[in-house]
Amino acid sequence: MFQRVLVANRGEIALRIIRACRDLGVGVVAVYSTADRGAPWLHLADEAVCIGPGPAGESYLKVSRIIAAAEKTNVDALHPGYGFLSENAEFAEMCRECNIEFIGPPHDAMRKLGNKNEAKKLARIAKVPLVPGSEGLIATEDEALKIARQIGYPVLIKAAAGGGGRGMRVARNDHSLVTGFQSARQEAEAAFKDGSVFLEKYLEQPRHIEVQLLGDQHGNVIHLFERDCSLQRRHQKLVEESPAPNLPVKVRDEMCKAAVRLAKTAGYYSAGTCEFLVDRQNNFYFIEVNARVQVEHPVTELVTGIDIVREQIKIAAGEKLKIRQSDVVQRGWAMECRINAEDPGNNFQPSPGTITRWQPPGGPGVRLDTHACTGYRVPPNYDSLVAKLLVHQPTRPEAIAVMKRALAEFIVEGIKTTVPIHQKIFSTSAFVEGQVDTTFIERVFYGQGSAEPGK
Ligand code: MV4
Repeated sequence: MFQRVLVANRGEIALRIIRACRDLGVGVVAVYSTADRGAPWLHLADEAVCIGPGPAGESYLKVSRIIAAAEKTNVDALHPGYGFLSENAEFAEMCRECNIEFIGPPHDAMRKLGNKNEAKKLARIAKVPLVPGSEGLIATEDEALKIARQIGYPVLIKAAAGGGGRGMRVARNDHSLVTGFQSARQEAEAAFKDGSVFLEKYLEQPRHIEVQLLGDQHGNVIHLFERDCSLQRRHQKLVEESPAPNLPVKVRDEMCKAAVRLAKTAGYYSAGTCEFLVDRQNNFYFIEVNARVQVEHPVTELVTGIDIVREQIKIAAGEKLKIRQSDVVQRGWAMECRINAEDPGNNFQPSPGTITRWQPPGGPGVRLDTHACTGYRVPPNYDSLVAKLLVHQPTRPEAIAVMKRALAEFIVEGIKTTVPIHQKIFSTSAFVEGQVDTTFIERVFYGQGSAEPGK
């Protein structure tokens, strides 16, 4: 096992990783930007190193600063968390070249899976179902038109290097295909320095279901079942749950097996997620891989009883997975609400500032992953997540009841939070019945408007 791990992240996930290191008896070094100086989680590390000013580009995203901090503190591994440098294959490779084990997947698998077109090629080899679409990249308008007519409208133009919904356009006819093709390419070129795009049949109102994977460096890969992450607004997830409601067991099992096949084909290890879209007939289609630990990983921890971050660290240290697939069972129901420092009454504008009162919920069945407390100042520089409120109960109706109790207990003053929108969601009959899809929030709460990519 490692002697010391550097946590190359901030906020709740830095705290989550620090705790996993403690549980393993591993020393831990935190890094921080000046915007996070004195932040509460830093006191729980053995050491904390300043890596630069507030803007992420000059600190949490600055490879040279992070490697320097790792060398100076003589760590033998680094955990990137999520966001920031977590899916940067060059960074992962550089860490390993510097003799710092990157707690994540092998960099060649990261590089391949980070490109959606390459990921789909691997999925094709692994016989994982794909959304009908182009065989590969589309080079010209004429090719786009030909393939769109073959697939049949509506189609979705997707950037191979895309993420967070950027570089995506829906086309419902030849005209919007031609304009969408050009604008998607330009947007992707500007955002990712890679304008390559491909086409897929556009699925209307799909569910977003992902499969949690764990693989070791000895070729063992297991799945930890699925999470439904359909409830999102503008590509920001609001609620996640496991199991996925109203998903036939046979479909779930096929999806989980497909995810394992893909990970094995890619030579993947560490924690990772295989994302699928599921249509109204419960057909599932692979769309992309997340080669990192995700925000919503605790949902799966609650249902399976497996500590995903601890397993990640053990895997990076070269240990064999001791958990067999047959040991993994879904016990009960877990749900997570992402509590952001945002104003739902003002278009979800960020609401940074000092928390003057913080009274967190607790009691049976409640887990709160947070770095916040009374007096904590939410800096304006970063993602606005302040807490992940999770519940675990034997059944979904009980989970909903406990979540409503926990939301009602939660008092936050000084900043605006997304607690009210969660209270609305948990009181909406379609949600209570498990009738969820990726357009739910926009359809039910905000009118049709922005539910469609490229609008
Ligand atoms: C799609 C789709 C419909 N049809 N692909 C959005 C981001 C990226 N992860 C994939 N996305 C989508 N791909 C086809 N062929 C609809 C979405 C989509 C979506 C997917 C998952 C979660 C939320 C979403 C919100 C809007 C659109």
